[in-house]
Amino acid sequence: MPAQVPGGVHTDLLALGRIPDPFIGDNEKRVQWVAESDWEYQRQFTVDPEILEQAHIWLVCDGLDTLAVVSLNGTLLGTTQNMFRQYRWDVKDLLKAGENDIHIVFDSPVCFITAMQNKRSLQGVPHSIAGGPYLRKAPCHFGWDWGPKLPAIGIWKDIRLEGCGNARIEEVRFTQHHEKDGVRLEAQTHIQKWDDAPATANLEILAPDGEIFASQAVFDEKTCTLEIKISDPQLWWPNGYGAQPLYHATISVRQGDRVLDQREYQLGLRTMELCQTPDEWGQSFTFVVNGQAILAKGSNWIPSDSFSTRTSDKKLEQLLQAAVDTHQNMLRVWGGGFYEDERFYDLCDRLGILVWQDFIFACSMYPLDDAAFLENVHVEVTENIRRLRHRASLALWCGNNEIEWGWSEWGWKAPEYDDLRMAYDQFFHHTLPSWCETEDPDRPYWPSSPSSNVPFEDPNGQTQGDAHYWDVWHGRKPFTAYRSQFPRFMSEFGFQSLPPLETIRTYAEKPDWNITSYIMEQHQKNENGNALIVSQMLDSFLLPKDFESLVYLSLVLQAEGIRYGVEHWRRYPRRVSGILYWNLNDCWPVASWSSLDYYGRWKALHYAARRFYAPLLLSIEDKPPEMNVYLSNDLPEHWEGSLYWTLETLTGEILQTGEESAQAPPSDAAPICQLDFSKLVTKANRRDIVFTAELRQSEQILARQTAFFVPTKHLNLTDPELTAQVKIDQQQVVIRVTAHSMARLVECTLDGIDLVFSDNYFDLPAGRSIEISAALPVGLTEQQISDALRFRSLYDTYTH
Ligand code: BMA
Repeated sequence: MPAQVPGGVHTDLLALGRIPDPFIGDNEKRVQWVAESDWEYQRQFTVDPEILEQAHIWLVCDGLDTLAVVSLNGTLLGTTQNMFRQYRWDVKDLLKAGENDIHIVFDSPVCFITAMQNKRSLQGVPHSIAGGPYLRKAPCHFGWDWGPKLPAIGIWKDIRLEGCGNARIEEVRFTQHHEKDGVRLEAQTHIQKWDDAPATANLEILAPDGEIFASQAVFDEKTCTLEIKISDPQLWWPNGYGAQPLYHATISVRQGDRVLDQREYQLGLRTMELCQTPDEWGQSFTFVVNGQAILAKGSNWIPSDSFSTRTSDKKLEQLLQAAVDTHQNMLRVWGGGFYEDERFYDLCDRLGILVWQDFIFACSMYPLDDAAFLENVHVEVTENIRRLRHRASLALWCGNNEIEWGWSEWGWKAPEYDDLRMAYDQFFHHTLPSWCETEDPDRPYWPSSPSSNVPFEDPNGQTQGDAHYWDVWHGRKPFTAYRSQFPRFMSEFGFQSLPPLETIRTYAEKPDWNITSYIMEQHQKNENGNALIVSQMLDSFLLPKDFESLVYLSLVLQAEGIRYGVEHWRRYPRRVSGILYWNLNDCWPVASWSSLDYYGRWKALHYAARRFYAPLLLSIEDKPPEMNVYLSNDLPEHWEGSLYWTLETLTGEILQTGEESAQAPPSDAAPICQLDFSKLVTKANRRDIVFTAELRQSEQILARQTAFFVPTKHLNLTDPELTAQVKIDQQQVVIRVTAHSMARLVECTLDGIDLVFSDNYFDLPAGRSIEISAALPVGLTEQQISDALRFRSLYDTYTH
């Protein structure tokens, strides 16, 4: 059968019609045999004579997933056990002119881990095929509480023949010295060299403004250090703090005029530190870039597809751009996936997204007491650090996801696990940090997420280190519980929703449109997840009248919950220096915690993120009958404007209004006013009242917030009679929406057309209008848009 390379067996079989699409219905179950089988790739090829003449030739595999036996012309080159490593074999003596033959046999990863797990059982993730930690393969390939059990198999990265003459660049390490009169850039270059003739290294830097800097040095044996002084450096900043100028570096090794090897790098000039300074709450956990403390705002990143080789450049860019469009400046590449490829970090550099990079270990015990396993990991870690350490975006190396928490609090206490616990301690608190120190001394290392940085001591504590807060989702606490939390850096918390209806359509037929149907439960991997959605939903909303309403309610519920948490933490930016919600994206169409679904559709949460991560955030701490209004200011300068507030009925009758000056210091938050409505809001009228707050500057409304005195389900909402005016203005669809009475969580969609609006799922009090816009889809007229326009608000979810 023809196979795509790079690619994978599942996607090949799918293209050939040999398996049903595992993302549809319950087909996942029907394709389990694929990863339970062995597969063989083979190909005949001829070699370019120019390569054959080279003194050295390697077969280079950038990524084999995972258990491969590789042979060339009948000779075994080697076996592989790590999808995160590059493998390189000398094939000079094996290649011939004319036909050559390559065979790569992949053993079933499932059979392997099952056999290993049977020998010694490791505690791990209940939603996964057991034994995954025995294999250096993306943990989530074996299933997760959002991911299907579809372990990919195949040549997942580039495979090629690489020839060279007498020298080859092995490694380059850049160091930036930010000095008074500019940035001194150092490039330590290591080569492999096979002759005695002297070689030089050349470094050329192309600055963003076109200026070229160059330097040259002679190799002292196999190493040399190149230096360039950039006198007028343009600094790289995270999104929201400045621009992302990139310098292009070329390093070449030459003998005379002959270029023997060459490498290219994209660099951003900045300093980066993780400051952990004692303070009144314990110890800070603040990323500081170019001397400026950054409030990390972002989310957690998981693989963008169960079959990652089919993620297009366009899709990847759309996902990361969507993060930037919602003011995110940090993504955590979560340890249950894989080290991402160059495209990912290229984009992060370009877009100003800081990367918190986990090493790939998650939620399980690992056989870290096995010397061969450790050696395999050592190569993986060294290679990936060397591959990524020059990245402007790379902020932190983190040992693993939640394993320290597991050892401390998940009941992994049996004496039979003592050795593994000791091995864990040794590895994440000694071995791995020393490898990081050797390879990337300028980058902070963090042992685990979450961690207090004191082994096994209160990994989820609030005084130091980062925290994951799951009591609201897994623990079924109300959203208000977020307000009890003051972590120094919130690296995970989340709440699920169903995916948008358009996405549900791709896997469930209409008869299955019921949240507890067999098919809908196939696309919910967190046991009890759908029940958690519904039960939390009924705390806030009335029982929905139909499935479409339920889908919508699940989306706005998720947005409301996460908003509640983020607004709270943003009121304390000096105490809570980072907020990363779980999570940004999906790897297949599923009910999950993501804000963007598998197809990149914006869930209500993603729109909410655009509001709650805005540099200026107006928020209401609702403590009915009290309403406290805050302003959070991420800007490096003092901000001043005004707050205009009303207390009014849902139908627009004004009970009281007020205006206050609103100001906040740079990178800080401030209370604007505390209002006590106990006189005006009574038991008799509280179901009819809304408090609205607007942030204004020179008559312009920058933000609007609403808060209520009873749970939303008890509000006496009436039909908001939403009306809309549509116009097309410079390739933009502009829609002006007006509410007759209070409209809660207004959703605007165009039937059959996917659009990202400037805003969506917003509250619109009586008599107010809002203008939202989107890029005009090619060829659509004003009339067609008006015809396709649909609104939904809370009121529609229970009235017929
Ligand atoms: C966190 C993550 C993932 C998981 C998520 C939702 O613990 O690290 O392991 O998918 O919770 O349960």
